[in-house]
Amino acid sequence: LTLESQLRRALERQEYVLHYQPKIHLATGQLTGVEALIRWQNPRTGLVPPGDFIPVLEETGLICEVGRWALQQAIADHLRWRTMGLTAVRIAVNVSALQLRDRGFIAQVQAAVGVDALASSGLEIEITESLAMDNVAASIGSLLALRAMGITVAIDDFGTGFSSLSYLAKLPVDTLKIDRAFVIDMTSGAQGLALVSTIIELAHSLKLKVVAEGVETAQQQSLLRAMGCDEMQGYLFSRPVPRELLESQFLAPA
Ligand code: G
Ligand code: G
Ligand code: MN
Ligand code: NA
Repeated sequence: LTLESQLRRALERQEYVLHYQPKIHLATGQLTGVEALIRWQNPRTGLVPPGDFIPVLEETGLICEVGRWALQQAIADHLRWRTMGLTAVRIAVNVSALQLRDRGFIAQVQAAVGVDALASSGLEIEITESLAMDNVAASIGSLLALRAMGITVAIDDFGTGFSSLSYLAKLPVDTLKIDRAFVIDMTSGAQGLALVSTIIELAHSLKLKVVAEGVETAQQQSLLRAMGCDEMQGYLFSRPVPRELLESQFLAPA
């Protein structure tokens, strides 16, 4: 069986799962949201990390169907948390270039959030910087449609895509996520620190929230806090965890 047909069958057999990684408000330490990250629970070999199959989903176009599943699952989990009276958090879902360009995408999102206004106001879509800049005119239409539904938009892996600043200012987005490569370099010299500081100032001057990815050390955390970064995400606080663990460890009854 080819990997492609295994991945197709995995969707039918409901073998994909979402893990969730907390996002923390740096000033208060409070949990503000979670990022949904897909995994494949292969019944023969165990949990498959996304690096081993997301590229194949992308190449084959299967990412559109699997991505739709991820969006629906994340919204269902969000509703579950609200129904259970758990801590209110935002939920972020990654959307790939193929999905965003898919003509049915906005209708899919509309159908997934349904008439549940709280679902859309609790939802963030993460798109990679290269995707957003790739075809700015085409992205703007989709991003505006998402925001009209009350959904916020984050630019993921920011700093790796050489964005033109004039495009960035025009994009209807709410959040910049600093790529973890910059967080790593932050402690390896003055230049690395200056870069992160500059990204934070840029984000704030554009009235965007800024989130640091891949925070692994207390030193990185305190530097980011001192520089006014809004939120962080990374192994220092938590790895991505299964839903049950997120609920028991991080989402206390409100
Ligand atoms: O934990 P991590 O190894 O989860 O994720 C690896 C990569 O897979 C990340 O770049 C992430 O953006 C991507 N990814 C994880 N879940 C999804 C998803 O639901 N959709 C898309 N398009 N990409 C995802
Ligand atoms: O969507 P995105 O490309 O940002 O996906 C986030 C990726 O980063 C996932 O693969 C996730 O597991 C990974 N990740 C999250 N926090 C950390 C961290 O602190 N260190 C490292 N090395 N990877 C992280
Ligand atoms: Mn992401
Ligand atoms: Na990222």
